[in-house]
Amino acid sequence: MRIAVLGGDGYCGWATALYLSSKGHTVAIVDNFARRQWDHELGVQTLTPIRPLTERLKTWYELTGKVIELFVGDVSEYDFISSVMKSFEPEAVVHFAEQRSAPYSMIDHKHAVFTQVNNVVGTLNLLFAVREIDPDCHIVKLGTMGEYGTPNIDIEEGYLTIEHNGRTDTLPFPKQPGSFYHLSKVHDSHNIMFTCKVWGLRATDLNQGVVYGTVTDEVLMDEALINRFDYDEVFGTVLNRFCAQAAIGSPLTVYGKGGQTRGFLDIRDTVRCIELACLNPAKRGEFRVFNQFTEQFSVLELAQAVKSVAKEMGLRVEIDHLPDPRVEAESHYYNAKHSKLADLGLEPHLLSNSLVDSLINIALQYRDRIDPALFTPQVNWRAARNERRTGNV
Ligand code: NAD
Ligand code: USQ
Repeated sequence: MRIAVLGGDGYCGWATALYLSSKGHTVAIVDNFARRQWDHELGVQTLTPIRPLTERLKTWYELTGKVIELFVGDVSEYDFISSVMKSFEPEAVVHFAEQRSAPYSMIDHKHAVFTQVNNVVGTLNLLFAVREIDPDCHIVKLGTMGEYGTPNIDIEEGYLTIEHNGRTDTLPFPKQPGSFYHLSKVHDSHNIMFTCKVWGLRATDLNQGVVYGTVTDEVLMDEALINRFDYDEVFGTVLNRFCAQAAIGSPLTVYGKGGQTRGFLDIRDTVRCIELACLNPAKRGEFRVFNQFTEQFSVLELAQAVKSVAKEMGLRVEIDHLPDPRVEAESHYYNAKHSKLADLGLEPHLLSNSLVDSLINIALQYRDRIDPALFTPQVNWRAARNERRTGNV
């Protein structure tokens, strides 16, 4: 297939672009390097020394003979994304190109507005470009499990059948997102659903859980292909952060009681889910929703797992309970369905001690690049002022 990967220089996008290319698909990456800029703005860097995208692509070509085309530009500029659609003529567009950090979106007014404009306008542009240039093209959109929040009932895959006053209907599952970032994904979902209905577009919204890991078969082929491993308080996701903390003997930063339960998946499953969605497109007019995660854990369970693996490795690690900087339930019911990708053939890589061990080992390998100051949360959901507020976007 011809597949455009928007956000292909990022964490999920880079692994996905290489995986799809290795599987024989014709791949193009679209990115404006915004994420590298946000790292500069915040004074953070990935634990792993990622190379410039042109060097990554050159190395991929030298190793495999496969060309990944590159379009550098901003998806929130309509002329750019419509020219990409015209020139590359994708059969599927995988859309990762958004500002994806909840803390970043909660820094202040400027960062909240930027997040929502970047994400919502980018997705709207894609919808209009697909409608204008090739309405048959399948949109594979990265959403988030965080769109649903943590309701006190089972979470379904996108839709809920409700009986109300004697009548029954199947409606979008209620959304209770927990940050301006997560809200941007809800707004995207509504816009995509609407355009599937009125223009007959085809789309799959992948409500992905929290991703962990950094290694896929393809990035292992050469150091120049190495993927991101974010551990800072703004972009680092929880398990990756805990492994970096364990590597340097820093206490694991559990927010509050650590009863926050989320869906998780290995980045090796992210890339497979994307290919499965592309190979099995939604029908014209269909807005399909898959919950893309493989297991659920509480934050405290993850901290205990990391602590115990670290102990076997001879590392002494403590668990700290910090005041939760976010507004979220610290203990709650959580049972989210996730069978649709398995029905399409996903065989998950479940979290194992050996995976945690390998992540801690990667962190040990690059331990000199770890700045422990970046473990401390600085963005507080409740406070009008915070340490990050001086940054400019
Ligand atoms: P990332 O920040 O590593 O990558 C995003 C990429 O998109 C970056 O390379 C960035 O430069 C690019 N980008 C952003 N805005 C752009 C724009 N306007 N034009 C062009 N390029 C733009 O993020 P990630 O972790 O790879 O996440 C990718 C997607 O998956 C996001 O949409 C995110 O919401 C979703 N997701 C991620 C996770 C996770 O745990 N990482 C979990 C669930 C969902
Ligand atoms: N947490 C800690 N300690 C930490 C970091 C996080 O206790 O050091 C807690 C948070 O309070 C939260 C949970 O761990 O309850 C997950 O936080 P996270 O930062 O790992 O993930 P989150 O902010 O939810 O966002 C990430 C991605 C985002 C994606 C989302 C999927 O950055 O792009 O949408 O995971 S989901 O959580 O399903 O919404």
